[in-house]
Amino acid sequence: MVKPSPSDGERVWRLIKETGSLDLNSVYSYIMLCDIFRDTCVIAAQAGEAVGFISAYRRPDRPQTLFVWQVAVAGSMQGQGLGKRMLRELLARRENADIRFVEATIGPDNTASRRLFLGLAEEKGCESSLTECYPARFFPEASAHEPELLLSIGPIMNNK
Ligand code: 9YT
Repeated sequence: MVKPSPSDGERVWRLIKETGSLDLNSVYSYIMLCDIFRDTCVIAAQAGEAVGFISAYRRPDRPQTLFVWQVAVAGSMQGQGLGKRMLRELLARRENADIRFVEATIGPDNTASRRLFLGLAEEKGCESSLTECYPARFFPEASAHEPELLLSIGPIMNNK
């Protein structure tokens, strides 16, 4: 489990495509995440393939808030706590020690992600909230996109 490099962008894109449940962005966007945002992203690889990836960035308007964009775990690795381990790894980095809040948007039926973030809140002994964020009408009708709910946890006080 390491910080990604720009050359990981393509394998990350393949992982996201295979999960089938996440919004697939351009390869270019994953290359940039793996480059410019590498301090707040993490990749888990096996036999040269990405089996886990978290993309995240500090919110420009609130730099102590880590906005987690996508959590991806390969089918073969599901149910083994990889998502939680990747989140812990991000927060444990020295350069991320000042992060106090973690946010993510999730679909209403994404129980795995919900469990992941609520588990983290419990582990850190902090509050969590779930509020409406991006309604389905924000997305093109043809994409039949679910609404995105904002899950927020914090303040995290023991992030050392
Ligand atoms: C936490 C997470 O994976 N959220 C997904 C947001 C959105 N639906 C996407 O980028 O896939």
